[in-house]
Amino acid sequence: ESAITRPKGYTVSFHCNPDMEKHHFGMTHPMKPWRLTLSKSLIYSYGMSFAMDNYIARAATYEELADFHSTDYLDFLGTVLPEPVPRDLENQNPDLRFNLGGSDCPLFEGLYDYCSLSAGGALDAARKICYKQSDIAIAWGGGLHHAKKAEASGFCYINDIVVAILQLLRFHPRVLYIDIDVHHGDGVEEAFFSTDRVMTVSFHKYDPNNFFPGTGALDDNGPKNEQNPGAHHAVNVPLNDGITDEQYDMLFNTIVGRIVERFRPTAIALQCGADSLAGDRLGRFNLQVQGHGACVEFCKKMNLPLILFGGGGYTPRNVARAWTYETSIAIGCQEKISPMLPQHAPWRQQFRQDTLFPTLEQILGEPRQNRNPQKRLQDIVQHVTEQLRFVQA
Ligand code: ZLM
Ligand code: CA
Ligand code: ZN
Repeated sequence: ESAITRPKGYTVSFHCNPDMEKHHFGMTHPMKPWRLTLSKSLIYSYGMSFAMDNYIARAATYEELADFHSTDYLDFLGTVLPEPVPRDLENQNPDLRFNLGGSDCPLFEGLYDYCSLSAGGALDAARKICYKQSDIAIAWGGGLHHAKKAEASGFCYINDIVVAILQLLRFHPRVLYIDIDVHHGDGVEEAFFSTDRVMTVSFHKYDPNNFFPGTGALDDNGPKNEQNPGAHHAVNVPLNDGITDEQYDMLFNTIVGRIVERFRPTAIALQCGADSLAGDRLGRFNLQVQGHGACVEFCKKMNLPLILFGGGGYTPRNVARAWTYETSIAIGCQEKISPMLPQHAPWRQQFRQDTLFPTLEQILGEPRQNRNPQKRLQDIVQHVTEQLRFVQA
């Protein structure tokens, strides 16, 4: 086997900070920042760091965060301390300013540092793209798509994606945001509801009563009024449990392909939430590492400056597999790496199977029932196609 070498003709940069990974949301909270350590260790074990420019992400400054977030919120976030709340009162008696301190968005030691490092990595990635020093910039510590201007939501406190896209917009006339996390990318969608310079598209499990955040219906496409240039610039692809690689990739390629044709973005921001994989603790889909990675491959083929963000992902071994495979796609060495995990990978026992591509049977025993009839997927494609008639670059 030959060593992984730098891709010819383009540059990939990798932005992370080990200080981000040591934070804890709480023992049983699904969000585990150490999944970033596991991912990185697998990426490095394959030797991929030699093919990228590697940067330690800095912390974003208060002013950079204030490009999107309200100063009231940032001031509070910077000063709140984890206060031990009696467990049984936590949910019944919520006195939560900015939705902070509940079970989804707990207060923990070093919270502000965690948030500013996540956003710092995303901003570093965006700057590398703006200055044309990278063609693909990777920030697996980012992708926290639910955070609002003045509110934490769904494990997200600072919307690093919005902050990074605002940076891209200083150099790029049109940015396409794509979100393959199993949850709806509501925070990013809302932030750019009133501009025609950002188009957002989210693929997600949709069940308004039983799945977070409950938004993202097919016909939620941005406030539709004559004065709003952002009308029609939000695309939503609501899905049901059990969607497969084959169906997902058909939808992704058709929809993203048509959006790129019509909107002609000059840069792409892709949120690669790994909770859309089969076997995720919170997810509902039957996607495999290959199908998830095919979305990254498709975006790369568009030949536009590209940022890859992380996001959700609650079964750390599968998160690490997906983001490792996707890093290899960015570098273009996916054919060259062994589908067997490297013998010397630390935490090798975390992975259970010694393959990068476990089968659905290996992951789940019994795959989840697919509740996405082909007819429904065709209707989605048709709706999006009609919506795109209103979009003109
Ligand atoms: N309860 N602990 C995805 C964000 C999903 C809201 C229902 C909390 C959980 C979940 C928290 C240890 C991204 C909701 C859930 C129980 C109100 C959600 C703490 C288990 C636990 O064991 C848990 C005590 C916790 C939270 C499950 N929360 C599952 N789903 C969602 C938020 C974020 O992947 O898209 C991007 C990073 N919240 O469904 C409740 C309505 C709080
Ligand atoms: Ca999504
Ligand atoms: Zn998610």
